[in-house]
Amino acid sequence: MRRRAYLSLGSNMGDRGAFLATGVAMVPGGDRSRTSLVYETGPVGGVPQDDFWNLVLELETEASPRDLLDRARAAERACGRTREVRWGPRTLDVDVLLVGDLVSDDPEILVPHPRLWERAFVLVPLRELAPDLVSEAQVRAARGRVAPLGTLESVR
Ligand code: PH2
Ligand code: MG
Ligand code: MG
Repeated sequence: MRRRAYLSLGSNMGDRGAFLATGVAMVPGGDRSRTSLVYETGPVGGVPQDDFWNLVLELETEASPRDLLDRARAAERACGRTREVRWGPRTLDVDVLLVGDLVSDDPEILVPHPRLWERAFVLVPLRELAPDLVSEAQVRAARGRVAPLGTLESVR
């Protein structure tokens, strides 16, 4: 069954635009996709670290949450990501947010993502792509500084 899935991509080490572009190239596989603008965002949680660039990717996909997790990990590996401190700096982080209306309690891949509604760096680009899924009030209630930079092509 084809569903609309949303993934969050973030980078705060090295060439952030190049790492996001690698994720946007790899994660869709052959699926139709759309990307939000790139946003510069203050780090939420974890150790003190540099600002992130974040975007949200929308897919029209038959993939399961597990399949999407595999693609996410492959893209992170391609960017040289190592498993470091939790919520520490990273070249590329790809998190599955939503897969249609599926609810998964597989501990490796919970959907909807359990921290989705707390994070402005997720909600702002998600609202840009899917204004029917996120209200303005939900954005205001979320944490973190978020400023639009431009399209992925324009910021690279
Ligand atoms: N990712 C985190 C923790 N904090 N903050 C921002 N601004 N952007 C992120 O992608 C991010 C974060 C855990 O993966
Ligand atoms: Mg993450
Ligand atoms: Mg992650």
